[in-house]
Amino acid sequence: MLWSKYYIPTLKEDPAEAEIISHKLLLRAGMIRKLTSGIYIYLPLGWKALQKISDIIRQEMDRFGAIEISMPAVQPGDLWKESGRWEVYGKELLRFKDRHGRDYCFGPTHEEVITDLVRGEIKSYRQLPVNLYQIQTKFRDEIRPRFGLMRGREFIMKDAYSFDRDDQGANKSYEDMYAAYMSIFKRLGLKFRAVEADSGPIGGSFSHEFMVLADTGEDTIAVCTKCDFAANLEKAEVKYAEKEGSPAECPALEKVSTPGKHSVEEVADFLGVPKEKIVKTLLYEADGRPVAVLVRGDRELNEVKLKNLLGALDLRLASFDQVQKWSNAPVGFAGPVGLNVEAIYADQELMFDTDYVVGANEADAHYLHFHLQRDAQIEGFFDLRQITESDPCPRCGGPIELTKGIEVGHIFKLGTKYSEALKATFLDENGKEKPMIMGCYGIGVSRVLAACIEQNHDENGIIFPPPIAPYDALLLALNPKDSTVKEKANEIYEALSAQGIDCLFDDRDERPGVKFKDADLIGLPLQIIVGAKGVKKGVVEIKIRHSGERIEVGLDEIIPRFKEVQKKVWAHYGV
Ligand code: 9G3
Repeated sequence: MLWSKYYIPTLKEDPAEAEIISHKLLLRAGMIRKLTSGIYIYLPLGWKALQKISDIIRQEMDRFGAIEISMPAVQPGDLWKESGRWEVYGKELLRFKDRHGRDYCFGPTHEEVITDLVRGEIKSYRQLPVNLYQIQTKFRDEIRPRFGLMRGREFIMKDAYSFDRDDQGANKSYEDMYAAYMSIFKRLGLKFRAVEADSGPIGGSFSHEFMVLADTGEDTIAVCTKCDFAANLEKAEVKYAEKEGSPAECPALEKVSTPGKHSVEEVADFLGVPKEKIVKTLLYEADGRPVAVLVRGDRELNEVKLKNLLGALDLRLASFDQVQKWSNAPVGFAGPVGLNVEAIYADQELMFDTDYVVGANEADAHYLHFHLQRDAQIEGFFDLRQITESDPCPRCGGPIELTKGIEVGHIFKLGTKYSEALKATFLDENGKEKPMIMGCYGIGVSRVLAACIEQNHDENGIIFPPPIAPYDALLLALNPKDSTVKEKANEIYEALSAQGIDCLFDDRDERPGVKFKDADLIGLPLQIIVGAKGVKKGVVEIKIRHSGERIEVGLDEIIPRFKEVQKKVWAHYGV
């Protein structure tokens, strides 16, 4: 492709509205342009990269027996009313009416649509299992879309849905998709981890997320350095070696004055006790019910674990007024003794000790010598806190590391949540009607492009892993006015193209400096630089973008040397 005949509107400066590097570089490399908040146009280079990502996804999904279809983006509201989700989702679900006044939504996902299709087509166990997928535009009306393709309102998703006759079959489908995803992200040349994840309101019992590792990732994952355990922090379980016996006795509760000491640090300081001898009493409203959670002073509550324990759809921290009402004290003095909430839950770690400091449910006062089993009525001990790097791996006891990731895939065991709601049933061998067992599997295709750049860039621009790069190589003719350079560069372009190498040819009448900057900015894995001096010496230069390494090759050996260097670069990405 000739740059002079193409459309790559590169920018010299970071656009003001871009906050993260992938957003800055996608705009500057002329790969996307914003139409409106959270909605982007994919320009030629961006679109080509998305096609490369999609092609690899298709190949692996097909290899694992999934079948590609395409479903409408516009969905009838009636299906969402039937599944019960029309009321569940708020403003994030873009709703509208047609000319007849009927309700529709712009599809944020397609469980209802695919289940409606299958319930009309599949009646017998002989037709199962089936796995259907699409690569398609979704819309989720995020309240504050930011970060370019990382969190757009309109985005491209590959979403697949499997239907099985029983749990065994559903597990097989899930394992196949897990394997397909491992292969997809490996083939994309990305550093990633599959992590155990929380299933959230989608329901279903089990899920894994696929995380591209990047310091700017929003998700924190716990990774074992010894075994293959990895979990989203939201899900990562904390495990204790069984400790014998019940905690020692301790003196009776004793109220002490702690004027204006609200935080754990202030109380620990004032009373001269370590933070782990303080118990925090956190107040929440769970689906409207007042509840309290006790965690050790030096720990963080994991709200997702609490939400799942309570089965709450809506969980929010109590407001100042609620704290005052439920504890008769301002924030910072709430405690488990004489607290008027519906239930108190304790993190399991508190089981192993006693003689804690807790709020006295009175302004400027705390209790010493709190003995959990003696002085409070709790619902029980549960795994409710965030895992930390000093906790052992819950699988093998090895050391845990916390690292950042960008979620680019999520696979779920759905069970019969949708097949029961929409009566998608089949007849088994004995003519018995049963609901199909479902799974669903998503990849954020446009988000993969952003995550790839978050993981692969430097101060000069993007560094594309070859499988995602819009082109295999960039050919630069430094002074196209020089007829020998122009002639030589054209010859090389023809020779590379004849070898099936997808090459972008920068034939613009621009100064070399502009070409070098644009070359590093758009980040194709290899550059072939043709300059007057080199041609006179009978050489051109091959530059490897990820390492910056430059290799001088004779004009008569360009193709074999290029292929050799290209192989080295692919090997660097393990593809
Ligand atoms: C909605 C809106 C936003 C949503 C959903 C529904 C997320 C919703 C979860 C999923 C689960 C899987 C199939 C592919 C993989 C992910 N955000 N989810 O269901 F109405 Cl507004 O989409 N779906």
